[in-house]
Amino acid sequence: MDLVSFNQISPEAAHAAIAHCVAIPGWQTALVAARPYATLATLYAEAERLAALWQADELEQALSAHPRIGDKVAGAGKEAALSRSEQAAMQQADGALQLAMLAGNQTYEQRFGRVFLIRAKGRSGEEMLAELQRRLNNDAESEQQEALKQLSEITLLRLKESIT
Ligand code: 2AL
Repeated sequence: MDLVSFNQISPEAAHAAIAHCVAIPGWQTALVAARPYATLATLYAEAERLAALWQADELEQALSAHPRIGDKVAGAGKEAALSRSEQAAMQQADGALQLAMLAGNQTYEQRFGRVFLIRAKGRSGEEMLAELQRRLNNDAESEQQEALKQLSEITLLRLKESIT
């Protein structure tokens, strides 16, 4: 969708146009409410500014829509299709890497109580595993900040593919 259309459509339609970017209703509503945007750059900047306000609650809301790295992503919806394409590198990963990722995910979930989240697009399987292992050494607060930063990157990438 182009920016002119995004500015002009109903709030409901605009909401629907960005809903797959991140499963945080408050972010979606605020981004729609701040229309019209003069340029794409202002839209993306507002999206990033709003994302920088996220805390633990928002991270929790969003995780429902992010399958584990390395899991086979089922589903016909737009979010599932996006996750599949973002995580494409893992589908090519060899068995040892997939097993190491599985084990790392389990350790992460036991340690932090939620799914390991990383912007997968542009990263190889090896890079994601190395990041997972590095982040296991974080304390809870630093790790929450890292996860939120990754969530913001995923959201912005999805927005930049959706409104152009
Ligand atoms: C994902 C996902 O679905 N897309 C992405 O970039 N990262 N999931 C995850 N657990 O990090």
